[in-house]
Amino acid sequence: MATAVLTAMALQAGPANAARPAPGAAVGVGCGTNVGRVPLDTTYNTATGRYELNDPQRGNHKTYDMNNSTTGPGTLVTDDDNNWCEGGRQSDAVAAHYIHAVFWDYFLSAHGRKGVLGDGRGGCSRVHYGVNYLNAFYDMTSSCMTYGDGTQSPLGSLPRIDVGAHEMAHGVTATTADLSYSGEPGGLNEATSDLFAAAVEFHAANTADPGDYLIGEKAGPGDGTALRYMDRPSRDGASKDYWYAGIGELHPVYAAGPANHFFYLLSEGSGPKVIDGVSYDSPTYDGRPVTGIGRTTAARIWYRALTAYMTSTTNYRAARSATLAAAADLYGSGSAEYRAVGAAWAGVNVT
Ligand SMILES: [Ca+2]
Ligand SMILES: [Ca+2]
Repeated sequence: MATAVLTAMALQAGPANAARPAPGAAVGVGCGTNVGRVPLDTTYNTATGRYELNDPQRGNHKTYDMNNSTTGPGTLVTDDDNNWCEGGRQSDAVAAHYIHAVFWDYFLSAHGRKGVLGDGRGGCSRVHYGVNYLNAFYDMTSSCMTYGDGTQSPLGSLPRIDVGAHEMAHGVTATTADLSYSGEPGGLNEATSDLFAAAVEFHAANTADPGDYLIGEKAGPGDGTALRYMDRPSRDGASKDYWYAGIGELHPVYAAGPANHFFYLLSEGSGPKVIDGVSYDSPTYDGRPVTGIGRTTAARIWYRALTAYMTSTTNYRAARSATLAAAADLYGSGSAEYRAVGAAWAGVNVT
């Protein structure tokens, strides 16, 4: 259908104009770091005769090359023919542009949210930030997702879907519950980023980086280890599987453990299983089995809780109340979903 229309337009335009691309929205293809061959929404600039990583379908999100500086606007990444498989520096820009797109698409389809900040603006992504900078972050001031070039363990080469989605989800939290970044609220802040990172990764259905309940998997020396494991967070050697008084004294990344574990239990249930080729074995605090209600439903409940009930001071006990209230709103207080939320929290010792 689309091909037929394009052919007809080309015939009408005649040979003189046939080689000149239409201004504005275009669809290219790119080869991105860690994500393989992906479609790209771009913009053709008639003034320069080049395609730009400017996504007209998602709030004009733009991707810049920081040229290894940590200051300045960087350079809008462009290409001559809308085939972004040059390799080298272009690969990270392609991946960053694509990761923003899959993040946007997940939040719009799953939660009706338009963009990181929820206002329909695309903001930007920045790659090649600093010199061998081994991290990634979302900057609220510039509304820019930013990736360094660090290539050694533990993050592996950046960007990747779950890392980018984790950081951009911090922007979602900052504009909704605004959970503070310390104590138990800090753990819930980190868990919110981890669980939406997993949800985005599954939703992207990228064959080069399939969805899983691991964060930063296959990073480092290539031995299959991940930064974090949602089925049993203690697998990373530092995160906690269950809530206890004083867990808020840990760094938020590790205090997130029980909430990540809650999300896994609520989605998939307890016990050993293999999901899309990845093996999990999720225990519960009291040894009682938990039956999952699916990741889509679990994420809907968490998003409702995050946007309607959680605040900067929400702790684990209040997160339980918030998610129960969200489940009651969405499915009813007598629903199986509501009961599953209570069972999953009991599984991580929040009662
Ligand atoms: Ca090209
Ligand atoms: Ca992952």
